[in-house]
Amino acid sequence: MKVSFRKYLLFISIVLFTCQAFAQTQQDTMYAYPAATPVVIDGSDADECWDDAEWYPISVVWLPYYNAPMDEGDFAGRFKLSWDSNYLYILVEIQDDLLSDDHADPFDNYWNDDCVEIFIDEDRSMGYHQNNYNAFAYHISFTYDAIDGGSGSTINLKDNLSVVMDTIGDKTYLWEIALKIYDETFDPNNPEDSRVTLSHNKLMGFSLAYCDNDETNGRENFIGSTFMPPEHSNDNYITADYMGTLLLVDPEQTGTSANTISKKKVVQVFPNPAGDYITVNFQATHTNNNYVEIIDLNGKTVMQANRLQSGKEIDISILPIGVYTLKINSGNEQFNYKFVKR
Ligand SMILES: [Ca+2]
Ligand SMILES: [Ca+2]
Ligand SMILES: [Ca+2]
Ligand SMILES: [Ca+2]
Repeated sequence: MKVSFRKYLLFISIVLFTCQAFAQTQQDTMYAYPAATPVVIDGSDADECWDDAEWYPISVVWLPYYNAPMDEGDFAGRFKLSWDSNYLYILVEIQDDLLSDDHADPFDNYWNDDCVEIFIDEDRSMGYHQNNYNAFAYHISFTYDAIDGGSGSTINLKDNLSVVMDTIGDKTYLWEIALKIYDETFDPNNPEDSRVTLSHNKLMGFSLAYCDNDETNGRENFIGSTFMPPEHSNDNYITADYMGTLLLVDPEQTGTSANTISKKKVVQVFPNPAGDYITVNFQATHTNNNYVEIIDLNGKTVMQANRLQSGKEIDISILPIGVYTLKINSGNEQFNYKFVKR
């Protein structure tokens, strides 16, 4: 009896530790910068805001199984972000060998037709959202429907966004989206009451993915923008716990900290996924006084270094295959970057 109670306690501690540790790995942040002029939603990147915005990759295969290989030419994708007080703007570039929309009814197997899926948790509360509005999982088809699990039943939320998809090259498509942001009190019959005005320093849960069907009546691949725990790789439509983080930044309002936030990603690790070596790039201003850690999914520091130079190669051959967070502590700031060792 005593032994099994101890085992129970041990189990509970492991569960608690794992949850806490995982929360620590969800810190790598995407940044969106303001659009000075309203973005024209026309499937063209001619708007000024897209000139400077950086591309974020859609490169992590979530299904059919985590990190599953894809066929050559099957899919490639990336996206940019911008915002003003009324909308989050998203520009998505997709290369897909076959565009498929096999189900005429937008509610029928909506996850099995080609679609851009946007996951957004307005207050980054995390938690369950499949049948409530704590967070949204918009399945945006190229017929411009936007299906999500609503309160009790599936709902078409196409009025929550504007979208235009245009063909810009051989099997290459540009989706331009203006997304209205709502809090968890969203009511589809009275949406404006829960509409959120966007502003500097707004932090949201955010991931983006593509459901790729190539005329086989099903989804061959589901490719996302963020690393996931492999056992939860298809859970973003149920819970906001594993979404990435999006920070809205207005450089004109950052005041004294303007120099600390760059329009470029502060830390980059490549290649990613990595083999035996990674190269870490970061701003030179962080070189003199940094403390760098590599942390595994259990929150354990597995490697560390002081005064790492940007551009220097790190030998990670001793690390087991897995997902890691590289964390740079510089003065009062911390930067995190998630990478995969394989
Ligand atoms: Ca445009
Ligand atoms: Ca494809
Ligand atoms: Ca929420
Ligand atoms: Ca396809």
